[in-house]
Amino acid sequence: PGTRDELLAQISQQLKPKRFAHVQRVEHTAMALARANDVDVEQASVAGLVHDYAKQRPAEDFEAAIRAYDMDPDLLNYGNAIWHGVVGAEFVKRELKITDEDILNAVRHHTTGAVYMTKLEQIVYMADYIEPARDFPGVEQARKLTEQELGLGVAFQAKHTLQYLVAKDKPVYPKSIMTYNAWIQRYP
Ligand code: DGI
Ligand code: FE
Ligand code: FE
Ligand code: FE
Repeated sequence: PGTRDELLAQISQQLKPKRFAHVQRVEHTAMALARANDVDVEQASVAGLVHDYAKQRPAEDFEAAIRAYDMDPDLLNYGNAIWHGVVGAEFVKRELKITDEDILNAVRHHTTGAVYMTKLEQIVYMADYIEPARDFPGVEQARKLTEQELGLGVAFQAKHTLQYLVAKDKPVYPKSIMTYNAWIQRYP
């Protein structure tokens, strides 16, 4: 990894201004959650900045990467919503030279969550959901719960995302269901 300015330049080259502004808000939200939860603030900063690095890539890049890196072929049944995190982490690793597996897992899991998530992974999953520009019914409750305890926020988001996907007739990636099962049992 190079300097922060180099990292910012690489990210801004991949993202439109609106998306770049979002990742900077996620960075700041993740840093605040890191401070409150005794997590490394530098890791939270980098993970927040890179979490949507691959969001604006063409489908062909993801499809090629899934094959090249022998990833689960079931991924091919989904789209950008799932790919930009799980597959996107491989671009983050190779192009941004980020080797910290905790940061890479935070990118991989930021959309679907996961049954087991480190504090850093939980922080990025939540920061993406509650960053200041997010405005959906329930976001205030999500912010309150996350402030109380990270896991409460994770359980809330897993449940509400699942409800949203089903209501919109969208396919649910199996990992999203596993996340819901695990976290509503931990935080009933
Ligand atoms: O990239 P962002 O917009 O900042 O946020 P994100 O990576 O959390 O993506 C959110 C989108 O992903 C949102 O529209 C819901 C969708 N999503 C989350 N879980 C699943 C999903 N889409 C499908 N099809 N299946 C899922 O399991
Ligand atoms: Fe995302
Ligand atoms: Fe998210
Ligand atoms: Fe995001």
